[in-house]
Amino acid sequence: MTRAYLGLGSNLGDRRALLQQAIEALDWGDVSVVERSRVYETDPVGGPEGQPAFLNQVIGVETSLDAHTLWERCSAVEAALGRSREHEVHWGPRAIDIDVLLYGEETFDEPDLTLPHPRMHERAFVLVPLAEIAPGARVGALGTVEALARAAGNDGVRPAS
Ligand code: GSY
Repeated sequence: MTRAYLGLGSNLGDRRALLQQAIEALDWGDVSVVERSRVYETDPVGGPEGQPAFLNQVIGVETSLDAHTLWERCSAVEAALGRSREHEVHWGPRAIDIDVLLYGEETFDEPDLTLPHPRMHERAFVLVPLAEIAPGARVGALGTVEALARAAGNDGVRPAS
């Protein structure tokens, strides 16, 4: 079994319900959701000017799936919850986004999947919730989640009411 961490984000529709539905849809068979951070409301990073704020949350899962199969499971849940990659603006609004952030301590760089997630170390909307549940996890050679979260700060990231 491997402990993996997944980042969830939504800035379209009923954002909180979409996060909850994503967690429920991920939690079966070879994937067990064992940890979840609080939900944060976060200012959008990148994408078109004026897009709505995101809700972000990070979950920890225990899984016997390999990293690629876990990523495919995440993509299938995104599609089931109405995300259409073909019709969305690059870095624009989306009903649900599910990223594989960490898969144990695996590191690799392949066309469809890079681990650790290549931008997570600079994203407070990932690091702040991840630090709540996995402060000691290592992000490749970049250091611990806790140290990276401290460096990123928490501007634009606040607990959702
Ligand atoms: O990478 C996930 C999608 N995304 C987000 C997000 O989840 N939260 C915030 N705050 N900004 C984002 N920009 C993108 S793209």
